[in-house]
Amino acid sequence: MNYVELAHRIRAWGVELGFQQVGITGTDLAADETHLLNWLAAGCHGEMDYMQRHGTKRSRPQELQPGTLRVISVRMDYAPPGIASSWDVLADHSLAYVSRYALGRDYHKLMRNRLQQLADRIAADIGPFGYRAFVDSAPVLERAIARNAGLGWIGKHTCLINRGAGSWFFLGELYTDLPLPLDEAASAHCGSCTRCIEICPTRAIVAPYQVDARRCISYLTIELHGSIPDEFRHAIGNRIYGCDDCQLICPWNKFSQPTAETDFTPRHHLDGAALIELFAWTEDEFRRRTEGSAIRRIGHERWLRNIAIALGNARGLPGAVNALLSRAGHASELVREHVQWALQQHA
Ligand code: B12
Ligand code: SF4
Repeated sequence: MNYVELAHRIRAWGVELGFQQVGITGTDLAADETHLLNWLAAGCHGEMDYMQRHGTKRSRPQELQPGTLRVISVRMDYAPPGIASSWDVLADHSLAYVSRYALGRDYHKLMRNRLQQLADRIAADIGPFGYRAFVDSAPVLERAIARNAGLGWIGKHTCLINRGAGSWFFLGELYTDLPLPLDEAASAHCGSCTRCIEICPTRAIVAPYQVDARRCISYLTIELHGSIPDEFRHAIGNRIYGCDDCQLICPWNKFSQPTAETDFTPRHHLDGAALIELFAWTEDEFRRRTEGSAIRRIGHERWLRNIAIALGNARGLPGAVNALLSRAGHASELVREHVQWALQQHA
C-alpha cells in the first residue's frame, strides 16, 4: 500500500466533501495533557463534568479507540456572509446576539455525516480499515490534534486559528489505524497581540491560552444550568447564546471566508432578531424554531433566562418592561428570578 498517495487522495476527497482542510497527525498529546489536567484541577470546567469524566482518554487517543495510529483532522468554515455586521448587533441593545456558529443547522450531525462519507470512500479504495469519527462527540482534544495536523495554531483565546482562514471553523476527526504519513504541526502567530484578552467582557481569558470557562459567556449562557452569577450579568450585554468577542477582535479573522454550506445559513433572522420578539416565543415555538439547531439544547427555560438578562441590560428600550412583566409569573423560579433582576435594572 502506498500511504503517501493514499494521504493525497484522502485530502482531495475531504475537500470534495466540503472540508476546507484535512491534516494528519499521530497520537502524542503529552504536553497538552498536562495543560488539560492543570485546567481541570483549577476547576475551570465548572459544571461540565464530562470534561473530567473520562480520565486520560481525552489526551490519549489509543485509550479511547484501541489501535489508533493516526488522526485525520478536518475543519469546516461556518462564518455567515457579512460577519463584520456582528459589531452592529452587539452595539444595538434592542437586538439579540447569537453566536455566529449557532445561527443555522447544528454542525455535529452534518460534519459527522461528511466524515462517515470520507471513511466510506477510503474503504471503497483500500477495503475495510479501522476508524471512528468524532465531532465534539467524545473525549477528544480537538484543537491540539488540529494544531498537530497543521490546521492552525491555538490562539491566546484558545481557539484554533489558520493563517489563511482565521478561526471561524469547526473541527472534526477520524481516528484510524492506517499508518499514514504525518503532516507538520502549525507554528504560532499571535506574537505580542493581546486583543482577545483585553476585549473579553468577563475577563475569562485568565492568562494567554487559558480560558476559565466559569467566566466565559459561552459557558454561562449555554452550559450553566442554574442562575447566572450577578457579577457577570451586566457584562453579558445582549449576548443571549454564546459569545464571539475574542474571535471578532482577532486580526487573523480578516482572512476568514464566508461558509459555502447552505445548512449554516441563519434561520429566523437569528443574526439580528429583536430581543422582545424572541422573548415572546412560547415553549412550543421555541421547540419548532430551534429544530435541528444547537440552540435547542438549552431549552426554553434557559432561553428565557438569557434573554431576561439582555432585556435587563436594555435600559430605556420601549416595550422591555412590559415584555419582562409578561414573564414575571412564569412557572420556573429560574426565569422569575432573572426577570426580577432585569426589572430592577429598569427601576
Ligand atoms: C469545553 C469546550 C468549551 C468550553 C470551554 C472552552 C475552553 N477554552 O476549553 C466553553 C463552553 C467555554 C466553550 C466555548 C466556545 N467554544 Co467550545 N469546546 C469545548 C470542547 C468540548 C472541549 C475544549 C477543551 O478541551 N478544553 C480543555 C482546555 C484545557 O483546552 P483549551 O482551552 O483548548 O486549552 C488548550 C491550549 O490552550 C493549551 N493550554 C492550556 N493552558 C495552557 C497554558 C500554557 C502556558 C500554554 C502554553 C498552553 C496552554 O492546552 C490545552 C490543550 O490543548 C471542544 C470540543 C473538543 N472535544 O475539543 C469545543 C470547541 C473547542 N469549541 C468550539 C467553539 C466554536 C467554541 C466557541 C467559539 C463557541 C461560542 N461562540 O460561544 C467558544 C469559544 C470560547 C473560547 N475562547 O474558547 C470549537 C472551536 C473551533 C476552533 N476554531 O477552535 C470546538 C473545537 C468544537 C468543534 N468541534 O468545532 N467551549
Ligand atoms: S486576538 Fe491576538 S492574541 Fe488573541 S488569538 Fe487573535 S492574534 Fe492571538
